[in-house]
Amino acid sequence: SQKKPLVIVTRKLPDAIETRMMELFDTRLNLDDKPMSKTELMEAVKVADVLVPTVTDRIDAGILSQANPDLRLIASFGTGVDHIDLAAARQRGITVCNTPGVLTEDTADMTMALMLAVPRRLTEGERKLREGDWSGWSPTHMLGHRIWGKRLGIIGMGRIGTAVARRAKAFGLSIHYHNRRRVHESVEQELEATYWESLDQMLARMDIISVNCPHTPATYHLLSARRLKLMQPTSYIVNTSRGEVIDENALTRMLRAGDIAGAGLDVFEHEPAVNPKLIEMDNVVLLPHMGSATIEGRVDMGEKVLINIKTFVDGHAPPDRVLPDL
Ligand code: 8YV
Repeated sequence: SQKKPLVIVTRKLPDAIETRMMELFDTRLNLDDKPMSKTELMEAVKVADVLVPTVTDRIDAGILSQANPDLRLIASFGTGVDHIDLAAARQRGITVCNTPGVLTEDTADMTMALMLAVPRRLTEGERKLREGDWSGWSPTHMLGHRIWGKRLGIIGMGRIGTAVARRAKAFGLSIHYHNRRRVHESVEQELEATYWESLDQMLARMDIISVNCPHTPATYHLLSARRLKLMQPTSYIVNTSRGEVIDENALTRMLRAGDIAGAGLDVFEHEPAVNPKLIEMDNVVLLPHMGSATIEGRVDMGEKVLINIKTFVDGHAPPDRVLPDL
């Protein structure tokens, strides 16, 4: 029988996934779950036939230039592929896969959690209570803003954006969106969604903005200082996609100046570093990239990775192929 392909996994995955991976392939696991250093990554691509990286591994052109010719597949554990230099992978003819779909609902739930938490001052209130700073109910204590009846502008109406829209509609928000193209008429009708071709115009008219687009060269700092200034001072922003889509320094300055009312951020431009000025603020809710962090979701993601590798190794096009493009 053929030699089993060497699969190198960069981070600790759910036990059930690791067990199955070991059964199917010649697998090298990362048991201590520290992110691999650049040197370790280079050593990995020098010998691997298949690499299973995560968002914390920067697979840039430099790393890929060290890859052995047998590295044919990068089966990423996660949906976003911005940590992989796709142009360099394309040039080397490497197939790239991700794990879309299985983390859509969990990420949409976390987006709603932030959308509720910021205007209703949820974590701020909880912090006060824990600190003993609560002398009892009062009609004017801890007032936030209601979200029902408000306008939500979704940037990026893909799987996650649409799942956010469904939830938000049920919470009584009106749905607006900006996307490269309009979504299907039936989806617009179901959501009673308004399409904005101009992101600038949408930003100026929304009460809450939710960022749900991927980070690509085209969306880097999509929310630039100029665009953030278009937002109302009473408006909120939520980001569960990628920190790089927002100019974080500009956002921080605007939050401090009161030019934006608050922000719910699950992702940051220089993760895991977070601007210390954000940490001082009460009108922001900050989460450590937990959008898809459910036990069930991680197993689903792992199963997708297994299927992608198995299909590829058996000589077929894997289902969640990002490269080669169709
Ligand atoms: C994952 C994510 O946890 O899938 C993504 O794009 O950002 C996260 O939900 C991460 O990518 C795992 O690699």
